[in-house]
Amino acid sequence: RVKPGDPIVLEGRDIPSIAKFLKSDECKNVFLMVGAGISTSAGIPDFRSPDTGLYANLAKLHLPYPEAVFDIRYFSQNPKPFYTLAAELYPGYYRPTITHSFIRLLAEKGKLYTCFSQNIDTLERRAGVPVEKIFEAHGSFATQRCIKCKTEYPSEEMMQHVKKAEVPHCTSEGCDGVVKPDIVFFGEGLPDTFESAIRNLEEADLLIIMGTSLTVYPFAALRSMVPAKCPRVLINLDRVGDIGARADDVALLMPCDEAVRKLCDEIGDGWTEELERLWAET
Ligand code: CNA
Repeated sequence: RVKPGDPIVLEGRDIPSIAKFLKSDECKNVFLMVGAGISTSAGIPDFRSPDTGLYANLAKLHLPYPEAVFDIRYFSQNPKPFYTLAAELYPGYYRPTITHSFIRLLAEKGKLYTCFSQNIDTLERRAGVPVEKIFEAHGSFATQRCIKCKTEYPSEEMMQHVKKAEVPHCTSEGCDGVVKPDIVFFGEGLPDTFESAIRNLEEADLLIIMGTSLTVYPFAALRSMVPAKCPRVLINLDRVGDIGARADDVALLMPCDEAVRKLCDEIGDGWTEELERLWAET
């Protein structure tokens, strides 16, 4: 007998219940919301983890406040701190984590609808997740342009500048604007296609939220856009957002690499072997 407050779609609020639902035919459209926490085990610091996060280690950049490093107004005046940091964060130095391979596995199993990512490290692409299944809500380091005349800047030259922590400048006739990667800074709008992409959340059978503090809006609000009957699973080191407010909310408070391995072990049917194979290939 179902008591008030009991889960409805899931049998329980634990890994075996999620595994059972995930492999069932009822669970067709899986949506993901991911953040910097899925890339920390690759060696990329997140923002807000105490001690290891970027915000705790920005003293050397002499910023007025930590977020300034990603603030468009501050960047227009002083792009140097951003480029000092970019030299550390630039994609290419890092290997995807097993959590990124898990996202690919969901795609291979035909379960993944969209992976909404806040990350700019492009590790989802590098793990082989099909590009049409990834929505990089905060853009990425894949392309860049002048903040004045908006002319695109070549990737090869960008890489040379970033490696040396130098600020690249536009080479268009009569312009000397600062070049900025197409990542969304505080004070900038999200990609035009964001509004239409998030409408699909109405189709969600399962939402998995991994490695995010759920503090950056509008991204963080996506968790409320899935239907009431859609279980929401949070995989994070600490409890964030309002996960627990709905009957089928589950919080797995552990490193995401550990959680995805446990989930695949529980699903069986070769998921673990396939996960490890996909990761070994990256
Ligand atoms: P955040 O605010 O730093 O939060 C990260 C969350 O992940 C925290 O709640 C941590 O407890 C948790 N976490 C850290 N490591 C793990 C782990 N191994 N397993 C599970 N949970 C873990 O980062 P958000 O993504 O929420 O903030 C949004 C910003 C961060 C976006 O705009 C990004 O562009 C930006 N960012 C991205 C990267 C990247 O691309 N890798 C790196 C740093 C910051």
